[in-house]
Amino acid sequence: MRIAIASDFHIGFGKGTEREQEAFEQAKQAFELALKEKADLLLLAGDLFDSDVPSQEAWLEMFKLFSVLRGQKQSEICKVKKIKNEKVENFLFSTIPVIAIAGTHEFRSKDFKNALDVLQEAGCLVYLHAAKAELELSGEKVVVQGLSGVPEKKALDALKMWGPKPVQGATNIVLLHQSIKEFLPFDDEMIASIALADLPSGFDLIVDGHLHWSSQENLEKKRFIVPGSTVITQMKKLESTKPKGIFLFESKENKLQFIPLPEQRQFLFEKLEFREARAEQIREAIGKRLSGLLSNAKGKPLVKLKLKGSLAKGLTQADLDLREIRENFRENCIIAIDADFEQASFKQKLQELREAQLGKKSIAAMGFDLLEKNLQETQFKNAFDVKRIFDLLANNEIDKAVEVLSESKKG
Ligand SMILES: [Mn+2]
Repeated sequence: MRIAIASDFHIGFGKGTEREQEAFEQAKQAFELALKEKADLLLLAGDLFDSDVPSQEAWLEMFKLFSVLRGQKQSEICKVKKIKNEKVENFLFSTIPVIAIAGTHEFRSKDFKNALDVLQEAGCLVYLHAAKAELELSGEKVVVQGLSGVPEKKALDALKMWGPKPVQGATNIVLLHQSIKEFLPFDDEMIASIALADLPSGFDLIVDGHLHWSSQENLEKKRFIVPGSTVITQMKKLESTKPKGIFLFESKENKLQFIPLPEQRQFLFEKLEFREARAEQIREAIGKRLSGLLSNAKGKPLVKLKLKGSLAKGLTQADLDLREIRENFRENCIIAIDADFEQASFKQKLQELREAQLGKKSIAAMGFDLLEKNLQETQFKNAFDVKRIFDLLANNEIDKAVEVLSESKKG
């Protein structure tokens, strides 16, 4: 059997932005690829929608997506048997059968119906949550067991409690939608309770949605794949190094391949490091780097810039005005800037004060030092006699100080 596997379409993502067509367009390519590859079965590993209660517009896109599959009628009606808690339901497909789990984005508490309940009722797919689906095509039996996305903290317990077992004489596949400990970078705040070693054994393939970058692990007796999302939503660094696409699993040959989407928005990720940088230096560096990146870019790429390091004294992240940069590059890329500068800590400031005290400076002298330091970082520079102004201010001669300042400004 030829089994196409995709995940995380996030239909409805980017509504109201220039990227609002992207989730749909790229998911459509995933469906078209499944048809082109003559897949007998399509598996979806969650987050079909971006929101737990999708808008009418998102629903319309979802149904348009499923209508792509109607372009290829199957030679025989395919029956999928769903088994949950010993309850059996039969679903008939005249198109490629689709079996799916819900993701974290569709998660709703048990008092509510989720989007996949609706899609199942509409005849689009068979929805699994701690359930299994069986189908037979040309004498080959496939059993898909799925656990929809659950809150990460409960995931390991849920997986153990569910405890799927492979069925003899069939191709056995598990669908999950969770974080996996080994796949999280150390700086990710997402928690994960499941490690690769916790995954059930004896399956031909374990498919996990949720993680948005595609990957493939061949563990002993466990073949684990992450299809990744078909659209970039999180702009993680790993997503810039791997294309979006679908997996095709040929069960008889036990052959697995990743097929990239033919058209996808390019994503560039860059990190810029600064040391006590002034605002102009930062703006100049960003401008230069963007020009370089965009000289080889195709179409209108997505660019994420991560700014790290430290700012010049007196400059805070909030003062860093990047509007002009954004404006200048608006036509050529979709830019996201993530500034993450070390802030001079309270402790460090306290240390500076303590040092000043040790030097037995008077409060006035310390004040003067501070003023002079801060002025060096402004455009005032040597525009006026700092000592004179300081003394005037220290003696409450504010009017006089203003007068001197406006005179020096004229000069
Ligand atoms: Mn997702």
